[in-house]
Amino acid sequence: MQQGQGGSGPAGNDKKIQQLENFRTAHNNQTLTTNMGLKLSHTDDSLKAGERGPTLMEDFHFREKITHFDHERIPERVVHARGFGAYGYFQVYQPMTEYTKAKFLQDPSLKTPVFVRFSTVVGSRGSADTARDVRGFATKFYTEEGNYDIVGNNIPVFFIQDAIKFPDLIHAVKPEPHNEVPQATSAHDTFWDFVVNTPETAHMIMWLMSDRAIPRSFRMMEGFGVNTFRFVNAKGKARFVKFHWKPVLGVHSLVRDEAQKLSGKDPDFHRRDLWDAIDQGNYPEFEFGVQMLEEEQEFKFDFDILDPTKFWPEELVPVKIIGKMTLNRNVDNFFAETEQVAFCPGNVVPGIDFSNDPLLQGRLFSYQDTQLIRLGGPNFHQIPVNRPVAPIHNNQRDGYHRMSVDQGVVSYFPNMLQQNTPTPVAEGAGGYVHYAEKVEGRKIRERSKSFQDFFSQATLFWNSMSVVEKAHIIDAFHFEAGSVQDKQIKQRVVDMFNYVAPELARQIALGIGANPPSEQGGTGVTAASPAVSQQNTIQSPKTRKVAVLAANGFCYTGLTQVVTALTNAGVSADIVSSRMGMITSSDGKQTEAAKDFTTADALLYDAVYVPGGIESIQELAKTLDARNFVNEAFKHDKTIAAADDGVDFLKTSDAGKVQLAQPDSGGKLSSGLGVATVRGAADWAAFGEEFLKLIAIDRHWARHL
Ligand code: HDD
Repeated sequence: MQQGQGGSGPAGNDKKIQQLENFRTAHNNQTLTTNMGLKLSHTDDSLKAGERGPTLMEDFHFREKITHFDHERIPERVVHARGFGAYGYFQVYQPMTEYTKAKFLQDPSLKTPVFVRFSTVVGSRGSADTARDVRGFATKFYTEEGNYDIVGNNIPVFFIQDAIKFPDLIHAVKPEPHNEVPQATSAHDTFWDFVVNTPETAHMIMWLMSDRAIPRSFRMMEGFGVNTFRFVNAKGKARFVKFHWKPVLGVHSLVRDEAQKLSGKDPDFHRRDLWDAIDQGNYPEFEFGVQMLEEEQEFKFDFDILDPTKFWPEELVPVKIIGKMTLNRNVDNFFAETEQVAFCPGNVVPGIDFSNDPLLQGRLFSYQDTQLIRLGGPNFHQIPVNRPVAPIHNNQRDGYHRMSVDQGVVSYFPNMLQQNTPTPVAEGAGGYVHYAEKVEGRKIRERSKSFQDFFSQATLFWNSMSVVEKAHIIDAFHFEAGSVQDKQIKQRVVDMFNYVAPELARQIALGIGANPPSEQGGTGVTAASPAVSQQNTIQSPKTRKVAVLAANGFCYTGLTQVVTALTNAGVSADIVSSRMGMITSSDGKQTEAAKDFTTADALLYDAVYVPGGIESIQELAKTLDARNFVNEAFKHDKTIAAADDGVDFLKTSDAGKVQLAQPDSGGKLSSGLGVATVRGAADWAAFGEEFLKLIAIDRHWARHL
């Protein structure tokens, strides 16, 4: 498919998109000029004193071009440096008047424009998308009352309880300072040294070692506001609230080996996926949910609701689904929009307020502060992507790169010269008033005792995992802690996670050459929270990708009937062959192989299909890459399908371990362990349906249990 130019998607009546239109500049069919608007006659040679002479100082075109180039990098984000963004809109399902006065949560017919940036945390800007890491999920709502940001992650808890520990955490996880190795991974000594010396990380580490940390797609992961906020209604009544994004396509992940290999095969795997989905009109959708607690319920739980290393289990505090966000427009320019977007959890609107969560309190400072260096001064709110659609009037002036031409003599308050304008307004007229929480206490540098239980929810998470998810967590620990050089740290990992779950600790020890735990361990927690297991997620084949392996002599009916069934169900199919270009079927019809075995790889697809055709199969059988393709898909528990002679090809691969259709199966299909096969199909539609069902299941773990 031809890659889109960006800026695709309906403009609609979106105020943000209209506002951006004022800044968009198209350069096609235009004359080349300097930044001063001077038309240029030549840009391939600098101005020299004689044909072979030195370049002249007066060459303003050379100086401008090189100077701009020399200065065109800005510091990358200190965390979440690698990310990818898109525009869209948000609509509430029903008025939330009872709970919050936030205007964008009142009217179901109102579409509030949004910009979302997904990110990894640890890697630098050029690192790979599929690293094991937390994913950032930051949403900017351009509301009529000003910008509101939910700066969340795809994991509902955090590593630390107090923001003052954030620099320590990040220094430990980033590449080690002496040699800047390793890139974009927590699998190294300094990170695990920090972990074993900071037991409050235990719960988050469980999530980080789980499949949540290697999502299949940004479109298939949850988002969480993590910190506890407040909803405040027009009567001034407040409730504690946690925010959730639930992907309509369900929560799906890669497997470790696949994620690591993808880092090489396609470092842009997630950004390409998001871009293509929007470009093709498969707009990603996320439902918005809130968990709410009455103020009287603050001390009702066996964890502190202000502790960011704890989540509120959905079984105790249900998630009320209140709206939906749709992402429908790619950016025009990555740097201008995705790189320069500036989020801050402190950007709120009336009806939304903060809690005393000590991590949140620190975050409220850090984000504005970091933009000052990253975006070079205090006027970053005037960069197009950051501009609110609400009007801005205040007495702030000057600073680097001020864009607005602020008129008048008044830049202070109170004033007579401008009749005390711009004027602060009362709460009733939309003025923001902080929730008047009563606070008293002595100054103290201490952690609340109610924050001291580090392990119970880590056990709860472990208990909630399916057999497969547990196996993946153990595998992740083997890789991560196994990559640590220091034996003492390795042992401490085993000992720390013995507090969470003795069985887990024993399994970790087995894999990393450490001693099994010597103490009894465990927390005694036996409860589970089914909502956190991905086993219970939505299954859908929509937007999945299938590789169709075929060569000259393929069976036209077997290929086209199945590809049609797939595309009708919103699944895309690429024909992969030994060479790109047209291939001819056994009955002389042509179709195009869009990919070959150098440009395609099983890692890039959710499923594989091998149609019949004796010559085609003979050709594939000679191709080691074709067999490896199926083996790799089989290894990663992906769906595999084959028809007629294609079934014989499967027999030469690892998929041959599964019971396949027999030569005389007379049109019946057989399907087991995620491998669907048919011979002499009487009903291609039924075969297509079976294939789609298996694609929706996604991974067929039973193969490797
Ligand atoms: Fe943060 C960026 C999410 C704790 C300091 N953070 C950043 C981004 C996300 C989060 C999604 C990327 C925004 C973008 O796409 O531009 N951060 C979180 C979550 C946290 C969290 C969910 C825990 C609940 N962060 C956290 C703490 C601090 C920071 C405790 C500092 C005390 N975060 C920053 C930052 C960043 C940032 C340094 C880097 C770039 C930026 O802000 O704009 O200020």
